Amino acid sequence: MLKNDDTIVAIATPSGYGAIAVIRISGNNSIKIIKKIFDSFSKNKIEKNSIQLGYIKYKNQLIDKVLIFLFKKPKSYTGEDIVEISCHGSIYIQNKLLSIILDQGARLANPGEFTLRAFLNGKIDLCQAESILDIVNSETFFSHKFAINQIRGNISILIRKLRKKIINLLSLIEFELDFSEENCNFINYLEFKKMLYNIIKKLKTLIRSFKIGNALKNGISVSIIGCPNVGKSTLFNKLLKYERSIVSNIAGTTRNYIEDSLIINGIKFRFIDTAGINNNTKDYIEKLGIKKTYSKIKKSDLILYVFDDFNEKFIFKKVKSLQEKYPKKKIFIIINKYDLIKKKIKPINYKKIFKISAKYGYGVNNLLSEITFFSKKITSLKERTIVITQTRHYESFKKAIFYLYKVKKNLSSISPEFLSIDIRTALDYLGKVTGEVTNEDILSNIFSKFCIGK
Ligand SMILES: Nc1nc2c(ncn2[C@@H]2O[C@H](COP(=O)(O)OP(=O)(O)OP(=O)(O)O)[C@@H](O)[C@H]2O)c(=O)[nH]1
Ligand SMILES: [Mg+2]
Repeated sequence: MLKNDDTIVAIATPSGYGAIAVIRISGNNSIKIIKKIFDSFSKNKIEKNSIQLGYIKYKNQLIDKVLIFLFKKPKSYTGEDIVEISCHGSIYIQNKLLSIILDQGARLANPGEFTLRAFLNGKIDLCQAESILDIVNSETFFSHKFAINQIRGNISILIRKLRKKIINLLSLIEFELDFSEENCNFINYLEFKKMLYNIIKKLKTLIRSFKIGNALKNGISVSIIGCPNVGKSTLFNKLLKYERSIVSNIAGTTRNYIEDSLIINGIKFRFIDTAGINNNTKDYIEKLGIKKTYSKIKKSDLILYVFDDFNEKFIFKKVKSLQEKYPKKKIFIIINKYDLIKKKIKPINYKKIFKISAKYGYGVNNLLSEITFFSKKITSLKERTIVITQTRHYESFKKAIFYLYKVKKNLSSISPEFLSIDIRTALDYLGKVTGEVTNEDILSNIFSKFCIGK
């Protein structure tokens, strides 16, 4: 069982030296343990919520002068008695304190166990627990913004509202089921379908927001592709402003894709330098690299298709065939080595062309602003839009929609008994998002992604 009533301990701050470190204890014995090892300067008893300064002493050894924060249950992060020791950030002190507390009968916490306990004790729902991980990992303005909204419970509130509406529909169906032998209809099918449709519409909006949420959380992926030697790695380095990829005049220098990120105006971009596409190669390794290039193209939000000469027919053919393969992909055509090209460059088939010299930097800033502009289109949001960022939520919403559509389709043709099963399944999928419906596998999967001490 996941629910434990033993006392857990962990170092909550990153490993290594720092000005201070925090050691966290949660569970029934937290206060008993701290009383044995802490000598408070204050006259207040170590009983109620307080912050106290004092010494940690153990077996006649003075360990450190520390601050302790006492949070009595249920008004604590986990809903249990918590003691946080704020000690000096020496690795020796941190490890010593940890081993002393373990000696007193506490157990080392598993990853995410403090937050798991908060969830099991009803302090937060599952959505909020996941957002805590997101907020710890947030690197940009937007990833932070979505995580903080989720912590406030915006998604949970919406899901609870939708579940309430679905439960209303379910009660209508069950009412009809109870009186099925009397052959009378209680459901106004038209009205029922309308209500179902409104719920589906709301869920679909959430599903659509995932693309934005995912792009902003994990970064907008921009793949740099093209034939060998056109200057992809040179451009990659220029965009990142450091020599990340090896550049050489030998075709086939980049064998495997290389990825690095850059944050521009609060948005994270993941630039991917790829192996040059050479369809005639017999080299086994090069072929593997090219295969990976295609897999990256598939997952990218934007493709920078680089050429090193202005051959209108060739470029048109190449871009057309890529666009046919991936009709929804946005492709920017880049003519690199502009410093060497003497020809006049004009738009091809109304497609804008970027003239750059990656080596000397010409046109790269303009390209970067167009990339930023493109990202704004896919990330533009109304201020209060709820955005989902978790694949788990996305999958659950998709499943819920599937069952609600099934109900809508079969409303007047199948027995209310079956409709009721489908509505319940949809409800379960929504309940899984907030944790109203859950199981050990889901919880283990979520909390194993946390760090120890959170
Ligand atoms: N004159 C000029 N040379 C460039 C420019 N960009 C890249 N080069 C040169 O072109 C050669 C190939 O550059 P890379 O960046 O390694 O090309 P690549 O497309 O990554 O090549 P592969 O990894 O082999 O596919 C190097 O000698 C670069 O210095 C440019 O804008 N102008
Ligand atoms: Mg390269």
